[in-house]
Amino acid sequence: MSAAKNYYLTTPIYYVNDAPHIGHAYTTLACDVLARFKRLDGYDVKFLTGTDEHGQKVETSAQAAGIDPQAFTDKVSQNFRDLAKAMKFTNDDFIRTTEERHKKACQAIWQRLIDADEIYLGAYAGWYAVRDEAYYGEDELTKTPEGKRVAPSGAEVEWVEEPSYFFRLSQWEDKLLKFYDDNPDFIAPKTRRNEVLSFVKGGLRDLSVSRTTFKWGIPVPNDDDHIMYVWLDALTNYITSAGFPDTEGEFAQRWPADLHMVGKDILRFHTVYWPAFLMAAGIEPPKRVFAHGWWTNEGEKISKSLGNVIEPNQLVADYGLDQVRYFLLREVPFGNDGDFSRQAMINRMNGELANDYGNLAQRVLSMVFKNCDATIPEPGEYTVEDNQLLDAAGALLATVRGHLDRQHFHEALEAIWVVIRAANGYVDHQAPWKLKKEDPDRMLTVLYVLSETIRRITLLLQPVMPDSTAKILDQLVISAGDRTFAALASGVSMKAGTEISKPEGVFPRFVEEGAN
Ligand code: ME8
Repeated sequence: MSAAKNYYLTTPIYYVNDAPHIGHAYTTLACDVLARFKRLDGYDVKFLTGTDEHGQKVETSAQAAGIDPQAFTDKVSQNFRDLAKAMKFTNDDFIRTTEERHKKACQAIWQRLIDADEIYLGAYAGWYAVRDEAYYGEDELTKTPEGKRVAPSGAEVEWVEEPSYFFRLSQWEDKLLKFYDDNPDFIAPKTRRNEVLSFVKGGLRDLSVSRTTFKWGIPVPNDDDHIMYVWLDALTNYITSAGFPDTEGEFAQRWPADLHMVGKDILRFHTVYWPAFLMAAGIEPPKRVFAHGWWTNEGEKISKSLGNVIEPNQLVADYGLDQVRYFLLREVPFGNDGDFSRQAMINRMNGELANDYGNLAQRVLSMVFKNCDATIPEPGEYTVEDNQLLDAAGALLATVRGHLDRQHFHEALEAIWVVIRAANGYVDHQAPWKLKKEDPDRMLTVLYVLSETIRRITLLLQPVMPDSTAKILDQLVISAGDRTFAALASGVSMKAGTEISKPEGVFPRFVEEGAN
Protein backbone atom coordinates (compact mmCIF):
# COMPACT_ATOMS: atom_id res chain seq x y z
CA MET A 1 0.00 0.00 0.00
CA SER A 2 1.39 3.35 -0.93
CA ALA A 3 1.19 6.01 1.76
CA ALA A 4 0.67 8.81 -0.79
CA LYS A 5 -2.55 10.76 -0.67
CA ASN A 6 -4.77 10.07 -3.68
CA TYR A 7 -6.44 12.57 -5.95
CA TYR A 8 -8.68 11.48 -8.85
CA LEU A 9 -10.06 14.13 -11.17
CA THR A 10 -11.85 14.03 -14.49
CA THR A 11 -12.91 16.18 -17.43
CA PRO A 12 -16.15 15.55 -19.30
CA ILE A 13 -15.61 13.15 -22.16
CA TYR A 14 -16.11 15.14 -25.34
CA TYR A 15 -18.48 14.31 -28.16
CA VAL A 16 -16.63 13.37 -31.30
CA ASN A 17 -19.08 15.12 -33.58
CA ASP A 18 -16.89 18.18 -33.65
CA ALA A 19 -13.30 19.42 -33.74
CA PRO A 20 -11.89 20.49 -30.36
CA HIS A 21 -12.28 24.19 -29.56
CA ILE A 22 -11.40 26.62 -26.81
CA GLY A 23 -14.17 25.33 -24.53
CA HIS A 24 -12.78 21.80 -24.52
CA ALA A 25 -9.26 23.11 -24.03
CA TYR A 26 -10.47 25.22 -21.09
CA THR A 27 -12.01 22.40 -19.07
CA THR A 28 -9.07 20.09 -19.61
CA LEU A 29 -6.58 22.87 -18.88
CA ALA A 30 -8.22 23.56 -15.52
CA CYS A 31 -7.88 19.88 -14.65
CA ASP A 32 -4.30 19.76 -15.91
CA VAL A 33 -3.31 22.61 -13.63
CA LEU A 34 -4.91 20.91 -10.64
CA ALA A 35 -3.32 17.57 -11.53
CA ARG A 36 0.13 19.12 -11.83
CA PHE A 37 -0.34 21.08 -8.61
CA LYS A 38 -1.42 18.01 -6.66
CA ARG A 39 1.46 15.93 -7.99
CA LEU A 40 3.96 18.59 -6.92
CA ASP A 41 2.17 18.73 -3.57
CA GLY A 42 2.81 15.03 -2.94
CA TYR A 43 -0.39 13.38 -4.19
CA ASP A 44 -0.72 10.22 -6.22
CA VAL A 45 -2.88 11.73 -8.98
CA LYS A 46 -5.09 10.16 -11.58
CA PHE A 47 -6.27 12.62 -14.22
CA LEU A 48 -8.76 11.30 -16.75
CA THR A 49 -10.07 12.71 -20.00
CA GLY A 50 -11.43 11.11 -23.15
CA THR A 51 -14.14 11.00 -25.79
CA ASP A 52 -17.85 10.24 -25.76
CA GLU A 53 -18.37 8.26 -28.92
CA HIS A 54 -21.87 6.82 -28.89
CA GLY A 55 -25.32 8.31 -29.38
CA GLN A 56 -27.53 9.72 -32.05
CA LYS A 57 -25.55 12.91 -32.51
CA VAL A 58 -22.32 11.07 -33.31
CA GLU A 59 -24.15 8.56 -35.52
CA THR A 60 -25.67 11.42 -37.51
CA SER A 61 -22.30 13.19 -37.87
CA ALA A 62 -20.71 9.96 -39.12
CA GLN A 63 -23.50 9.53 -41.66
CA ALA A 64 -23.03 13.12 -42.80
CA ALA A 65 -19.32 12.44 -43.26
CA GLY A 66 -20.18 9.31 -45.22
CA ILE A 67 -18.20 6.90 -43.05
CA ASP A 68 -19.12 4.26 -40.53
CA PRO A 69 -19.35 5.47 -36.94
CA GLN A 70 -16.31 3.52 -35.71
CA ALA A 71 -14.01 4.89 -38.42
CA PHE A 72 -15.46 8.35 -37.80
CA THR A 73 -14.90 8.22 -34.04
CA ASP A 74 -11.36 6.86 -34.52
CA LYS A 75 -10.56 9.91 -36.58
CA VAL A 76 -12.18 12.59 -34.44
CA SER A 77 -11.08 11.11 -31.13
CA GLN A 78 -7.49 11.44 -32.34
CA ASN A 79 -8.01 15.22 -32.65
CA PHE A 80 -8.67 15.37 -28.91
CA ARG A 81 -5.49 13.41 -28.19
CA ASP A 82 -3.58 15.77 -30.44
CA LEU A 83 -5.03 18.73 -28.56
CA ALA A 84 -3.90 17.22 -25.26
CA LYS A 85 -0.39 16.91 -26.63
CA ALA A 86 -0.32 20.41 -28.07
CA MET A 87 -1.54 21.95 -24.79
CA LYS A 88 0.86 19.73 -22.73
CA PHE A 89 -1.99 18.16 -20.78
CA THR A 90 -0.75 15.45 -18.43
CA ASN A 91 -3.77 13.14 -18.33
CA ASP A 92 -2.97 9.67 -17.01
CA ASP A 93 -5.66 7.93 -19.03
CA PHE A 94 -7.64 8.74 -22.16
CA ILE A 95 -10.87 6.81 -22.31
CA ARG A 96 -12.97 6.13 -25.39
CA THR A 97 -16.46 4.85 -24.79
CA THR A 98 -16.14 2.43 -27.70
CA GLU A 99 -13.47 0.47 -25.82
CA GLU A 100 -14.20 -3.03 -24.58
CA ARG A 101 -13.36 -2.15 -20.94
CA HIS A 102 -16.10 0.48 -21.05
CA LYS A 103 -18.72 -1.79 -22.57
CA LYS A 104 -18.04 -4.23 -19.72
CA ALA A 105 -18.42 -1.52 -17.08
CA CYS A 106 -21.68 -0.21 -18.60
CA GLN A 107 -23.22 -3.64 -18.78
CA ALA A 108 -22.15 -4.33 -15.20
CA ILE A 109 -23.72 -1.16 -13.81
CA TRP A 110 -26.87 -1.87 -15.84
CA GLN A 111 -27.06 -5.36 -14.34
CA ARG A 112 -26.69 -3.93 -10.84
CA LEU A 113 -29.56 -1.52 -11.52
CA ILE A 114 -31.74 -4.35 -12.87
CA ASP A 115 -30.90 -6.54 -9.85
CA ALA A 116 -31.83 -3.69 -7.50
CA ASP A 117 -35.13 -3.19 -9.39
CA GLU A 118 -34.13 0.37 -10.25
CA ILE A 119 -34.84 -0.15 -13.97
CA TYR A 120 -38.10 -1.32 -15.58
CA LEU A 121 -39.35 -1.71 -19.15
CA GLY A 122 -41.96 0.76 -20.41
CA ALA A 123 -42.52 3.09 -23.35
CA TYR A 124 -41.33 6.66 -23.87
CA ALA A 125 -43.39 9.33 -25.51
CA GLY A 126 -41.94 12.80 -25.25
CA TRP A 127 -39.45 15.40 -26.39
CA TYR A 128 -35.79 14.73 -27.11
CA ALA A 129 -32.98 17.10 -28.09
CA VAL A 130 -30.32 15.33 -30.11
CA ARG A 131 -27.85 18.19 -29.66
CA ASP A 132 -27.97 17.82 -25.85
CA GLU A 133 -28.78 14.08 -25.99
CA ALA A 134 -31.41 14.96 -23.39
CA TYR A 135 -35.13 14.45 -22.69
CA TYR A 136 -37.23 17.49 -21.84
CA GLY A 137 -40.67 17.96 -20.36
CA GLU A 138 -43.25 20.01 -22.25
CA ASP A 139 -43.09 22.62 -19.46
CA GLU A 140 -39.37 23.21 -20.07
CA LEU A 141 -39.77 24.11 -23.75
CA THR A 142 -40.28 27.43 -25.47
CA LYS A 143 -41.25 28.21 -29.06
CA THR A 144 -39.08 30.13 -31.53
CA PRO A 145 -40.70 32.83 -33.69
CA GLU A 146 -40.80 30.20 -36.47
CA GLY A 147 -42.84 27.94 -34.19
CA LYS A 148 -40.09 25.40 -33.44
CA ARG A 149 -39.95 23.99 -29.96
CA VAL A 150 -36.59 24.45 -28.24
CA ALA A 151 -35.03 23.32 -24.96
CA PRO A 152 -33.68 25.86 -22.44
CA SER A 153 -30.23 25.29 -24.00
CA GLY A 154 -31.58 26.47 -27.36
CA ALA A 155 -31.41 22.97 -28.85
CA GLU A 156 -34.27 21.90 -31.09
CA VAL A 157 -36.37 19.02 -29.79
CA GLU A 158 -38.15 16.23 -31.61
CA TRP A 159 -41.04 14.02 -30.57
CA VAL A 160 -39.95 10.48 -29.75
CA GLU A 161 -42.14 7.43 -29.13
CA GLU A 162 -40.53 4.07 -28.54
CA PRO A 163 -40.24 1.17 -26.10
CA SER A 164 -37.74 2.13 -23.40
CA TYR A 165 -36.25 1.06 -20.13
CA PHE A 166 -36.71 3.58 -17.35
CA PHE A 167 -34.61 4.38 -14.32
CA ARG A 168 -36.75 5.07 -11.22
CA LEU A 169 -35.41 8.58 -10.80
CA SER A 170 -38.70 9.76 -9.26
CA GLN A 171 -37.86 7.72 -6.16
CA TRP A 172 -34.56 9.53 -5.63
CA GLU A 173 -35.74 13.03 -4.85
CA ASP A 174 -35.50 12.82 -1.07
CA LYS A 175 -32.36 10.76 -1.10
CA LEU A 176 -30.64 13.24 -3.42
CA LEU A 177 -31.72 16.20 -1.30
CA LYS A 178 -30.36 14.47 1.78
CA PHE A 179 -27.14 13.73 -0.07
CA TYR A 180 -26.71 17.42 -1.05
CA ASP A 181 -27.47 18.40 2.52
CA ASP A 182 -24.93 15.99 3.98
CA ASN A 183 -22.34 17.06 1.40
CA PRO A 184 -22.51 20.84 1.12
CA ASP A 185 -19.38 20.96 -1.05
CA PHE A 186 -20.66 18.44 -3.60
CA ILE A 187 -21.83 21.10 -6.08
CA ALA A 188 -19.83 24.25 -6.75
CA PRO A 189 -20.08 27.18 -7.23
CA LYS A 190 -22.88 27.99 -4.77
CA THR A 191 -25.22 29.49 -7.37
CA ARG A 192 -25.10 26.25 -9.33
CA ARG A 193 -25.85 24.30 -6.19
CA ASN A 194 -28.98 26.36 -5.69
CA GLU A 195 -30.06 25.71 -9.28
CA VAL A 196 -29.74 21.96 -8.81
CA LEU A 197 -31.54 22.01 -5.49
CA SER A 198 -34.52 23.82 -6.93
CA PHE A 199 -34.60 21.51 -9.94
CA VAL A 200 -34.72 18.44 -7.71
CA LYS A 201 -37.24 20.03 -5.33
CA GLY A 202 -39.42 20.66 -8.36
CA GLY A 203 -39.93 16.89 -8.64
CA LEU A 204 -38.19 14.23 -10.70
CA ARG A 205 -39.65 12.03 -13.42
CA ASP A 206 -38.43 8.51 -14.18
CA LEU A 207 -35.70 8.72 -16.78
CA SER A 208 -35.66 6.89 -20.10
CA VAL A 209 -32.33 5.02 -20.21
CA SER A 210 -32.51 3.09 -23.47
CA ARG A 211 -33.25 3.71 -27.13
CA THR A 212 -34.44 1.43 -29.93
CA THR A 213 -34.59 3.73 -32.95
CA PHE A 214 -30.88 3.72 -33.77
CA LYS A 215 -28.00 1.33 -33.18
CA TRP A 216 -24.85 3.28 -32.24
CA GLY A 217 -24.54 2.46 -28.57
CA ILE A 218 -23.85 -0.21 -25.98
CA PRO A 219 -26.37 -3.07 -26.14
CA VAL A 220 -28.61 -3.52 -23.12
CA PRO A 221 -27.78 -6.89 -21.51
CA ASN A 222 -30.33 -9.55 -22.47
CA ASP A 223 -32.34 -7.28 -24.76
CA ASP A 224 -30.62 -6.64 -28.09
CA ASP A 225 -33.38 -4.35 -29.33
CA HIS A 226 -32.19 -1.65 -26.96
CA ILE A 227 -29.01 0.35 -26.66
CA MET A 228 -28.22 2.30 -23.51
CA TYR A 229 -29.04 5.98 -23.26
CA VAL A 230 -25.81 7.77 -24.13
CA TRP A 231 -25.62 9.68 -20.84
CA LEU A 232 -25.76 6.50 -18.73
CA ASP A 233 -23.03 5.13 -21.00
CA ALA A 234 -20.97 8.36 -20.89
CA LEU A 235 -21.12 9.00 -17.14
CA THR A 236 -20.00 5.46 -16.46
CA ASN A 237 -16.61 6.30 -18.03
CA TYR A 238 -15.50 7.73 -14.70
CA ILE A 239 -15.73 4.35 -13.00
CA THR A 240 -14.56 2.35 -16.03
CA SER A 241 -11.22 4.11 -15.93
CA ALA A 242 -10.92 3.38 -12.20
CA GLY A 243 -11.26 -0.35 -12.95
CA PHE A 244 -15.00 -1.04 -12.48
CA PRO A 245 -16.54 -3.67 -12.48
CA ASP A 246 -13.53 -4.93 -10.57
CA THR A 247 -14.21 -3.10 -7.31
CA GLU A 248 -11.00 -4.12 -5.65
CA GLY A 249 -7.52 -3.04 -6.67
CA GLU A 250 -7.38 0.35 -8.33
CA PHE A 251 -11.07 1.07 -7.85
CA ALA A 252 -10.81 0.73 -4.06
CA GLN A 253 -7.97 3.21 -4.11
CA ARG A 254 -9.42 5.72 -6.61
CA TRP A 255 -13.16 5.80 -6.13
CA PRO A 256 -15.01 8.00 -5.22
CA ALA A 257 -13.43 10.57 -7.54
CA ASP A 258 -12.33 13.79 -5.85
CA LEU A 259 -13.53 16.07 -8.62
CA HIS A 260 -15.56 16.01 -11.80
CA MET A 261 -14.87 19.24 -13.66
CA VAL A 262 -17.67 20.13 -16.11
CA GLY A 263 -19.16 23.06 -18.00
CA LYS A 264 -22.38 24.56 -16.63
CA ASP A 265 -24.30 23.00 -19.55
CA ILE A 266 -23.95 19.49 -18.19
CA LEU A 267 -24.40 20.07 -14.49
CA ARG A 268 -27.74 18.30 -14.18
CA PHE A 269 -26.36 15.07 -15.60
CA HIS A 270 -23.47 15.08 -13.15
CA THR A 271 -25.24 16.20 -10.01
CA VAL A 272 -28.67 14.60 -10.37
CA TYR A 273 -28.57 11.57 -12.67
CA TRP A 274 -25.04 10.42 -11.89
CA PRO A 275 -25.24 10.30 -8.06
CA ALA A 276 -28.68 8.69 -8.36
CA PHE A 277 -27.40 5.99 -10.76
CA LEU A 278 -24.43 5.34 -8.51
CA MET A 279 -26.33 5.18 -5.23
CA ALA A 280 -28.93 2.94 -6.86
CA ALA A 281 -26.13 0.63 -7.99
CA GLY A 282 -24.62 0.60 -4.51
CA ILE A 283 -21.63 2.74 -5.45
CA GLU A 284 -20.52 5.92 -3.68
CA PRO A 285 -21.08 9.21 -5.55
CA PRO A 286 -18.09 11.43 -6.41
CA LYS A 287 -16.97 14.00 -3.84
CA ARG A 288 -17.38 17.15 -5.87
CA VAL A 289 -18.64 18.52 -9.18
CA PHE A 290 -17.50 21.99 -10.24
CA ALA A 291 -19.35 23.70 -13.09
CA HIS A 292 -17.41 26.43 -14.86
CA GLY A 293 -18.85 29.07 -17.17
CA TRP A 294 -18.76 29.51 -20.90
CA TRP A 295 -16.51 31.53 -23.17
CA THR A 296 -17.72 33.97 -25.76
CA ASN A 297 -15.56 35.43 -28.53
CA GLU A 298 -15.31 39.25 -28.60
CA GLY A 299 -18.71 39.37 -26.92
CA GLU A 300 -20.43 36.87 -29.25
CA LYS A 301 -21.66 33.40 -28.51
CA ILE A 302 -19.25 30.90 -30.06
CA SER A 303 -20.84 28.84 -32.80
CA LYS A 304 -19.92 27.11 -35.99
CA SER A 305 -22.65 28.91 -37.88
CA LEU A 306 -21.26 32.31 -36.82
CA GLY A 307 -17.83 31.11 -37.94
CA ASN A 308 -16.19 32.43 -34.76
CA VAL A 309 -14.97 29.19 -33.22
CA ILE A 310 -11.65 29.70 -31.45
CA GLU A 311 -9.17 26.97 -32.25
CA PRO A 312 -6.74 26.27 -29.44
CA ASN A 313 -3.90 25.58 -31.90
CA GLN A 314 -4.33 28.98 -33.49
CA LEU A 315 -4.28 30.71 -30.10
CA VAL A 316 -1.08 28.92 -29.17
CA ALA A 317 0.49 29.82 -32.49
CA ASP A 318 -0.48 33.49 -32.05
CA TYR A 319 0.40 34.07 -28.40
CA GLY A 320 2.38 31.06 -27.07
CA LEU A 321 1.25 28.09 -25.02
CA ASP A 322 2.03 29.33 -21.51
CA GLN A 323 0.53 32.72 -22.31
CA VAL A 324 -2.73 31.07 -23.38
CA ARG A 325 -2.75 28.75 -20.36
CA TYR A 326 -2.23 31.74 -18.07
CA PHE A 327 -4.81 33.92 -19.76
CA LEU A 328 -7.61 31.37 -19.70
CA LEU A 329 -7.29 30.83 -15.97
CA ARG A 330 -6.54 34.42 -15.00
CA GLU A 331 -8.99 36.41 -17.08
CA VAL A 332 -12.24 35.16 -15.60
CA PRO A 333 -13.23 34.22 -12.05
CA PHE A 334 -13.52 30.46 -12.46
CA GLY A 335 -17.19 29.56 -12.50
CA ASN A 336 -18.30 32.73 -14.33
CA ASP A 337 -18.79 33.17 -18.05
CA GLY A 338 -15.91 34.89 -19.80
CA ASP A 339 -15.17 36.72 -22.96
CA PHE A 340 -12.13 36.06 -25.11
CA SER A 341 -10.82 39.22 -26.67
CA ARG A 342 -7.55 39.76 -28.45
CA GLN A 343 -6.95 42.99 -26.56
CA ALA A 344 -7.48 41.34 -23.16
CA MET A 345 -5.09 38.56 -24.16
CA ILE A 346 -2.39 41.03 -25.21
CA ASN A 347 -2.89 43.14 -22.08
CA ARG A 348 -2.32 40.17 -19.78
CA MET A 349 0.59 38.94 -21.85
CA ASN A 350 2.39 42.28 -21.89
CA GLY A 351 1.34 43.58 -18.49
CA GLU A 352 1.41 40.66 -16.11
CA LEU A 353 3.71 38.23 -17.88
CA ALA A 354 6.28 40.40 -19.71
CA ASN A 355 6.33 43.46 -17.40
CA ASP A 356 5.55 42.11 -13.95
CA TYR A 357 6.90 38.58 -13.76
CA GLY A 358 9.23 38.29 -16.77
CA ASN A 359 10.89 41.58 -16.06
CA LEU A 360 11.34 40.80 -12.36
CA ALA A 361 13.13 37.54 -13.16
CA GLN A 362 15.15 39.04 -15.97
CA ARG A 363 16.43 42.11 -14.14
CA VAL A 364 17.20 40.33 -10.88
CA LEU A 365 18.99 37.42 -12.51
CA SER A 366 20.93 39.78 -14.78
CA MET A 367 22.15 41.69 -11.73
CA VAL A 368 23.17 38.45 -10.03
CA PHE A 369 24.93 37.41 -13.21
CA LYS A 370 26.77 40.68 -13.69
CA ASN A 371 27.32 41.94 -10.17
CA CYS A 372 27.73 38.73 -8.18
CA ASP A 373 29.98 36.70 -10.40
CA ALA A 374 26.99 34.73 -11.69
CA THR A 375 26.61 33.23 -8.21
CA ILE A 376 23.67 33.37 -5.81
CA PRO A 377 25.09 35.61 -3.05
CA GLU A 378 25.30 34.90 0.64
CA PRO A 379 22.79 37.13 2.46
CA GLY A 380 23.71 39.27 5.47
CA GLU A 381 21.29 40.28 8.20
CA TYR A 382 17.68 40.85 7.08
CA THR A 383 15.87 44.17 7.42
CA VAL A 384 12.13 44.50 8.09
CA GLU A 385 11.53 44.92 4.34
CA ASP A 386 13.50 41.80 3.54
CA ASN A 387 11.52 39.79 6.05
CA GLN A 388 8.24 41.18 4.77
CA LEU A 389 8.92 40.01 1.25
CA LEU A 390 10.31 36.64 2.30
CA ASP A 391 7.36 36.04 4.61
CA ALA A 392 4.87 36.94 1.87
CA ALA A 393 6.57 34.52 -0.54
CA GLY A 394 6.76 31.87 2.18
CA ALA A 395 3.03 32.09 2.92
CA LEU A 396 2.04 31.57 -0.72
CA LEU A 397 1.95 27.78 -0.86
CA ALA A 398 -0.76 27.55 1.79
CA THR A 399 -2.75 30.37 0.20
CA VAL A 400 -2.56 28.96 -3.32
CA ARG A 401 -3.39 25.46 -2.10
CA GLY A 402 -6.49 26.80 -0.36
CA HIS A 403 -7.67 28.59 -3.49
CA LEU A 404 -7.04 25.62 -5.76
CA ASP A 405 -8.84 23.23 -3.44
CA ARG A 406 -11.89 25.38 -4.18
CA GLN A 407 -10.97 25.65 -7.89
CA HIS A 408 -10.42 29.42 -7.55
CA PHE A 409 -7.67 29.67 -10.15
CA HIS A 410 -7.98 33.42 -10.61
CA GLU A 411 -7.53 34.02 -6.88
CA ALA A 412 -4.54 31.69 -6.71
CA LEU A 413 -2.90 33.65 -9.53
CA GLU A 414 -3.84 36.99 -8.02
CA ALA A 415 -2.25 35.94 -4.69
CA ILE A 416 0.98 35.13 -6.53
CA TRP A 417 0.85 38.44 -8.39
CA VAL A 418 0.48 40.34 -5.13
CA VAL A 419 3.92 39.01 -4.22
CA ILE A 420 5.32 39.65 -7.71
CA ARG A 421 4.18 43.26 -7.50
CA ALA A 422 5.60 43.56 -3.98
CA ALA A 423 8.91 42.18 -5.26
CA ASN A 424 9.00 44.74 -8.06
CA GLY A 425 8.25 47.49 -5.54
CA TYR A 426 11.09 46.17 -3.37
CA VAL A 427 13.52 46.27 -6.30
CA ASP A 428 12.62 49.88 -7.02
CA HIS A 429 12.82 50.86 -3.39
CA GLN A 430 16.06 49.04 -2.55
CA ALA A 431 17.68 50.06 -5.86
CA PRO A 432 20.38 47.37 -5.88
CA TRP A 433 22.07 49.07 -8.87
CA LYS A 434 22.84 52.00 -6.54
CA LEU A 435 23.91 49.73 -3.71
CA LYS A 436 26.53 48.28 -5.97
CA LYS A 437 28.73 51.28 -5.23
CA GLU A 438 27.24 52.57 -1.98
CA ASP A 439 26.85 49.36 0.01
CA PRO A 440 27.88 46.20 -1.89
CA ASP A 441 27.15 43.90 1.07
CA ARG A 442 23.61 45.17 1.28
CA MET A 443 23.25 44.60 -2.47
CA LEU A 444 24.13 40.94 -1.96
CA THR A 445 21.38 40.55 0.64
CA VAL A 446 18.83 42.31 -1.55
CA LEU A 447 19.64 40.12 -4.54
CA TYR A 448 19.49 37.02 -2.39
CA VAL A 449 16.04 37.97 -1.07
CA LEU A 450 14.84 38.57 -4.60
CA SER A 451 16.30 35.32 -5.98
CA GLU A 452 14.63 33.37 -3.21
CA THR A 453 11.32 35.13 -3.87
CA ILE A 454 11.56 34.36 -7.59
CA ARG A 455 12.35 30.72 -6.81
CA ARG A 456 9.21 30.37 -4.67
CA ILE A 457 6.93 32.15 -7.12
CA THR A 458 8.28 30.15 -10.04
CA LEU A 459 7.87 26.79 -8.32
CA LEU A 460 4.24 27.67 -7.64
CA LEU A 461 3.59 28.78 -11.21
CA GLN A 462 4.82 25.50 -12.73
CA PRO A 463 1.34 23.95 -13.02
CA VAL A 464 0.03 26.91 -15.03
CA MET A 465 3.09 27.69 -17.18
CA PRO A 466 5.23 24.57 -17.31
CA ASP A 467 7.62 25.62 -20.10
CA SER A 468 8.45 29.16 -19.03
CA THR A 469 8.87 28.28 -15.37
CA ALA A 470 11.17 25.40 -16.34
CA LYS A 471 13.36 27.90 -18.18
CA ILE A 472 13.55 30.23 -15.16
CA LEU A 473 14.26 27.32 -12.82
CA ASP A 474 16.98 26.18 -15.23
CA GLN A 475 18.51 29.65 -15.10
CA LEU A 476 18.48 29.43 -11.30
CA VAL A 477 20.05 25.96 -11.64
CA ILE A 478 17.39 24.31 -9.48
CA SER A 479 17.73 20.55 -9.94
CA ALA A 480 14.75 18.45 -11.05
CA GLY A 481 14.52 16.93 -7.58
CA ASP A 482 14.17 20.37 -5.99
CA ARG A 483 11.14 21.44 -7.99
CA THR A 484 8.36 19.85 -5.94
CA PHE A 485 6.57 21.71 -3.18
CA ALA A 486 8.74 19.94 -0.62
CA ALA A 487 11.22 22.63 -1.68
CA LEU A 488 8.74 25.26 -0.43
CA ALA A 489 8.76 24.01 3.16
CA SER A 490 9.77 26.67 5.65
CA GLY A 491 13.48 26.53 6.27
CA VAL A 492 14.24 25.45 2.70
CA SER A 493 15.69 28.25 0.63
CA MET A 494 17.91 29.10 -2.29
CA LYS A 495 21.45 27.77 -1.86
CA ALA A 496 23.94 30.62 -1.71
CA GLY A 497 26.98 29.89 -3.84
CA THR A 498 24.95 28.30 -6.65
CA GLU A 499 26.39 29.32 -9.98
CA ILE A 500 23.57 30.44 -12.27
CA SER A 501 23.45 30.30 -16.02
CA LYS A 502 23.12 33.32 -18.30
CA PRO A 503 19.65 34.79 -17.90
CA GLU A 504 17.46 35.19 -20.95
CA GLY A 505 14.04 36.79 -21.21
CA VAL A 506 11.29 34.20 -21.01
CA PHE A 507 8.14 36.26 -21.58
CA PRO A 508 8.30 38.24 -24.82
CA ARG A 509 6.06 41.24 -25.27
CA PHE A 510 3.38 40.90 -27.91
CA VAL A 511 4.07 43.43 -30.62
CA GLU A 512 1.42 44.04 -33.27
CA GLU A 513 2.75 43.39 -36.74
CA GLY A 514 3.78 46.61 -38.40
CA ALA A 515 4.31 48.34 -35.02
CA ASN A 516 7.80 49.32 -34.03
O1 ME8 B 1 -21.42 17.46 -23.23
N1 ME8 B 1 -16.95 27.58 -23.03
O2 ME8 B 1 -19.66 16.80 -24.56
P1 ME8 B 1 -19.31 18.14 -25.35
C1 ME8 B 1 -16.49 26.78 -22.05
N2 ME8 B 1 -20.19 14.30 -24.14
N3 ME8 B 1 -16.56 25.45 -22.07
C2 ME8 B 1 -17.13 24.87 -23.13
C3 ME8 B 1 -17.66 25.61 -24.21
C4 ME8 B 1 -17.53 27.05 -24.13
N4 ME8 B 1 -17.96 27.89 -25.09
N5 ME8 B 1 -18.16 24.75 -25.09
C5 ME8 B 1 -17.95 23.51 -24.60
C6 ME8 B 1 -20.68 16.62 -23.67
N6 ME8 B 1 -17.33 23.57 -23.42
C7 ME8 B 1 -20.79 15.19 -23.22
C8 ME8 B 1 -20.17 15.06 -21.84
S1 ME8 B 1 -19.44 13.65 -19.66
C9 ME8 B 1 -19.83 12.18 -19.01
C10 ME8 B 1 -20.24 13.70 -21.22
C11 ME8 B 1 -16.87 22.43 -22.58
O3 ME8 B 1 -18.34 17.72 -26.41
C12 ME8 B 1 -17.61 22.33 -21.26
O4 ME8 B 1 -16.81 21.66 -20.32
O5 ME8 B 1 -20.52 18.84 -25.76
C13 ME8 B 1 -18.74 21.42 -21.59
O6 ME8 B 1 -19.26 20.82 -20.44
C14 ME8 B 1 -18.06 20.43 -22.51
O7 ME8 B 1 -17.15 21.24 -23.27
C15 ME8 B 1 -19.10 19.75 -23.38
O8 ME8 B 1 -18.46 18.98 -24.31
